[in-house]
Amino acid sequence: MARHYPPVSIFGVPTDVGAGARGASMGPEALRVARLAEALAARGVDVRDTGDVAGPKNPWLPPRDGYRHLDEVVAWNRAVFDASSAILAEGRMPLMLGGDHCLAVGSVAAVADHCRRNGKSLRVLWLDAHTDFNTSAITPSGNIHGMPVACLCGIGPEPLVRMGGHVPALVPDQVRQIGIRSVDQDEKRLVKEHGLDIYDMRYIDEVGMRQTMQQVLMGLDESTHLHVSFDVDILDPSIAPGTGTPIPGGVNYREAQLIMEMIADTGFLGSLDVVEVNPALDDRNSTAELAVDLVESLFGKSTLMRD
Ligand code: 4U7
Ligand code: MN
Ligand code: MN
Ligand code: MN
Repeated sequence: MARHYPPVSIFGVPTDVGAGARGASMGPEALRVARLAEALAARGVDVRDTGDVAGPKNPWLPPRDGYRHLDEVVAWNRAVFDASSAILAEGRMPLMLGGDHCLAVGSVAAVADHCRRNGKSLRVLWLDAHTDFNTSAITPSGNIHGMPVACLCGIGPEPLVRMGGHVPALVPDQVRQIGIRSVDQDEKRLVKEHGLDIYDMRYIDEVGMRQTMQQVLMGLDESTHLHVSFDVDILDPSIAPGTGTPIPGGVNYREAQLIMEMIADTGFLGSLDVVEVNPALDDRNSTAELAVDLVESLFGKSTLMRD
């Protein structure tokens, strides 16, 4: 019998205000062109595309006080927070199409708030080449897509840290980071200090993806809400070139499928971000198509019937 998934509402967030390269603003359309909603519908998922949320244009200015475009990032995240909260309140699963990864402040803050109100325990799976734990004092770029995990853990500018009302939105204990292979010098110190649970590429090489994911998914129960924040730069650039901050040595196709299949098997997926798809850098939309393929696996598609 096929697993039952909650109804899904997709929303797009066409901006790259948090990134250092232009083009992630076209991510939502690229994922639609790759037929994301249709693929989920074909799996029997009740899926709706609610269109895009709106926000300010990208002023493309240099950083100020360690932040680039802080006001614009806050405005977009408010729109994300409101859209995610409304979808969760309807009993549906928010699927955010980014946009750059700064937008996870709003999506995860909404989920954290929802879990708090409904007695659910939240676990966030951060699939990424980067830990995204910079602050204005240590960032090498000023780009806020390198800061969302720190903001969610209470470290960052007031309006982002307070996005969901409760501060911090998350404690590091609720986060698992997978695929990490690029952490800035001072960022390393900070993630250690805060005790983030990091499954980096070295760990994955040594123990294998199966055992890595068993560790990542340990201790879940019926009250768990799993939020997956899928930065496509977790994937090796040879299979996912369409992203602004590619780092060699990433997760390969089979490893990525296994991540998604093992998350699907838990039955606890509650919300999802697909971010950092940059069509301006892509090879004929192949990165968006791969992302759709992987999201299908996250919704239970596997080679053989296992459920
Ligand atoms: B992404 C970086 F310096 N760490 O802060 C920074 F290497 O959301 C990259 O994971 C951040 O893609 C990447 O600018 C942010 C850099
Ligand atoms: Mn990221
Ligand atoms: Mn990244
Ligand atoms: Mn990136």
